[in-house]
Order: sequence, then structure tokens, then C-alpha cells
Amino acid sequence: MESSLEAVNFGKSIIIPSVQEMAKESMIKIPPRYERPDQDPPIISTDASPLLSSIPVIDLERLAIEDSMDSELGILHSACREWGFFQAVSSTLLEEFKMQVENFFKLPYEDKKKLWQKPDNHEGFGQLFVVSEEQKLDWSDMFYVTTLPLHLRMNDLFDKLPPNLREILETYCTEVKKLASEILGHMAKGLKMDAEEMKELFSDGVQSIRMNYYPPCPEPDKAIGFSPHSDADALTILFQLGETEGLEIRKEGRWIPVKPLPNAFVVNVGDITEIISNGVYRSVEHRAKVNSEKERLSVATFYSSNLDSVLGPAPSLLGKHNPEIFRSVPIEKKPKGFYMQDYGEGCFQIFFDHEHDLLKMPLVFQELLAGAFALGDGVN
Ligand SMILES: O=C(O)CCC(=O)C(=O)O
Repeated sequence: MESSLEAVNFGKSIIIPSVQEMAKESMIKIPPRYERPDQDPPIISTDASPLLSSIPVIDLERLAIEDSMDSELGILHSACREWGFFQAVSSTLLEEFKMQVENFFKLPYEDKKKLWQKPDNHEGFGQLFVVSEEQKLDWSDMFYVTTLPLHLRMNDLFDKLPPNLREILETYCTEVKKLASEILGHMAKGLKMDAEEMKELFSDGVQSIRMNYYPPCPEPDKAIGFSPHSDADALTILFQLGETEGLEIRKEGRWIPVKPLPNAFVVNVGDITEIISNGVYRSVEHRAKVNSEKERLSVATFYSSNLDSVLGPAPSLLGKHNPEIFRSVPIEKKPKGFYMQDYGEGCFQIFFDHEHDLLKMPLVFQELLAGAFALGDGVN
């Protein structure tokens, strides 16, 4: 039987050089491993219809006030159905957290090396899911850490964090957990799902944090900061540390840039919520572009259901007119892979290694595929 620590370990990723350090060297061309000439361009506002141009904005305070809660809930519900994304304006003050994260990435490389990923675990500085020496790479460094529940923490990694960051991270992860629970509660209402079902799934949810650093890039149109992916969690809450744009989400086959708003988190539906909602809410592909002059930092907090939960469409949503479109699996059997990356011909390899999109795939397609391939345990 797998221990709970093993259940949150994505395992091995080939250790690659720090992009932040590499970008400090003056260069006019990026190394071939970072060249991604096949990127679709984003749409620019002049050719966007007003409907396509920006993701919905939700005022969390309006959701708590009786007079405005129904109309704001309507906006949240349609944002989750149509976009899978929204910006949540909040009054939380994040200046201190922002400063500590910025300082963290400014640490001397020698100090950061002590916090680098180890060959058998994905937590720490580095990159995720680098599985071959030929694989194309993203123009970014990241720091990944599991924060909640406490028994899943890698204490030796936590203990090595700069004390000021460690302290503020505790507050941040508690506050984001509260926010995630609040938003999941609103989603349950929007879906007309039994609120207790949602609460039970997330009473001791797994939370992890990924800090992203995107250095300036001499050939931004050829590189990608974060390859297109969808999130395997239930809810992602993204804090963009400055005003530099980079995040883009896919809508109707086109990439829409997200303009950072002051005091706002970008919230997106992950695969777990898509499954719980029986496909009503959508876990949408997104990516991060890079900039020729400016660095960009972001902190994504991933929130997933309890490790001992069964992942499947919420029973309270199912009935004769709404049969389940996903099958149910114990969460510890859920693929550890985080996303499917778009690596052209390598795509199928990643797909089956991580099985993530297979689980998310509606039953009807799983059955079609099952006829064509012998599928592993994780999806049965
Ligand atoms: O930096 C961003 O805007 C995107 C980050 C992201 O998608 C992630 O960390 O999963």
C-alpha cells in the first residue's frame, strides 16, 4: 500500500539547468532546446470580439452580501462553465508575500542549489516532468512545495526555506485554503450540488504551491514560459506578482491574454472539479508567454480533494437526465501526472505516462480508446 507521501510525489524529472542563471549571460539567441516555433499567436484585442476579449471578474465581497450574492453567483457559474477561469478581486494584502517571493528568486545560486529537486522527488527548485534529454524546455524556473495537510510536507525542504518566507508562507497557505473552500462552496451552490458533498471532499484537501519565475527572453516569440496544459487539481488560485502580462487561456481555439488586475487572484477550474461537476465546469488549457525585457513572477496554489476521497461526478448532480460522463476512481489511484504537455510527436508518450487526460476524458471516449489500447489500472 502506497504511503500518503508517495501519493503526492510526481517522481523523477531530469534535472535541467536554471533558466534564471542562463538568462543572466548576454545572449541574442536562445539555445535550441528552448526553441518552440510551433506556438499559436495570442489574439490581440483589435481582432477580438468583446465577448472573447477578457475573462470575467468576480468581486468576492459581493458574493457575501445578500443583495448582490445571486447576481454575482450567476457570473461565477457562467465563468466556470464558459471560461473555466475568472479573476477574483479581494481585499487581501499581499505586499509582504510578494516581497519574500521576489527575494527568494534573488537568492545566490549557491544557496538555491541546497533547495534544488532531488532525483526521486519533484519538490524544490527545478522543472517538472522532464522525461528525456531531447524534450523541449520551458523558459522558466519553478519552486514546488506541498503545503497542506501538514503530514504531507517535506519538512527538510521547509526547514531550509528563508525564515521570513517560511513564516509568510504559513499565513498565505492558510488564507488561500480558506479562499479555496469559500469558492468551492459557491461553486456547489452554482451547480445546485449538495453543499455537504463538496465540504466532505475537501475537509482535509491537499494543497501545493508552485512559484514560477520567467526571466526576460531574447527571443520571446520563439520560446514559451509554461507549455500549454490544464491543471489536474480541483481549483488553482494564481497570484501574479506584478503587472507584466504572460498568462493566456485557450478559448474557442484561440489564446486570450489575461491582464493582471491589482488585488486580484486568477482562479481556474481544475480537472477534479470538471469531474465532480460531471463536465458542467471546464478545466481549460492555459500557457505562459515570456517577455523580452521584463521578468515575470507568479505563484500558483493548487487545491485538491482529500487523499482518501473517491473522485467522480457528485452523486447529488446525477439522475436519469444527467447520467455520469466520468467514471469514479479512488483519488490515490488518480494519475500523478499533472498535465499533458503538447510536445508534438512525443505527446502520446506523456499522455500515457501520466494518464491524466485519460482520466479526465469522458467515459464515452475512454471506452472507445479502451477498445483500441490495453489500459492500465489507473483508469479502471
Ligand atoms: O504563470 C502563469 O501565469 C501560469 C502558471 C501556471 O499555469 C501554473 O503554475 O500551473
